[in-house]
Amino acid sequence: MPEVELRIKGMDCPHCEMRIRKALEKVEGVTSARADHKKGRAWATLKEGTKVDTKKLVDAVNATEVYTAEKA
Ligand SMILES: [Cu+2]
Repeated sequence: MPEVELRIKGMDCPHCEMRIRKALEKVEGVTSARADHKKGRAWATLKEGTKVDTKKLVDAVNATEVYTAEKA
């Protein structure tokens, strides 16, 4: 399944990873997400055949107002 990688700023523990994961999983077309605070990265797995604008993923993370994201 297609996966989008994001660079995330502001994560410092597993709790942050969970918040990023939840934010990404709310975006339509995302089936699951994971994050790694040590790497400062997150990955969103997309539903097969679905196009998800990376900007929507970035916006979902930025909407937390705690973390910021950019395309990796
Ligand atoms: Cu944290």
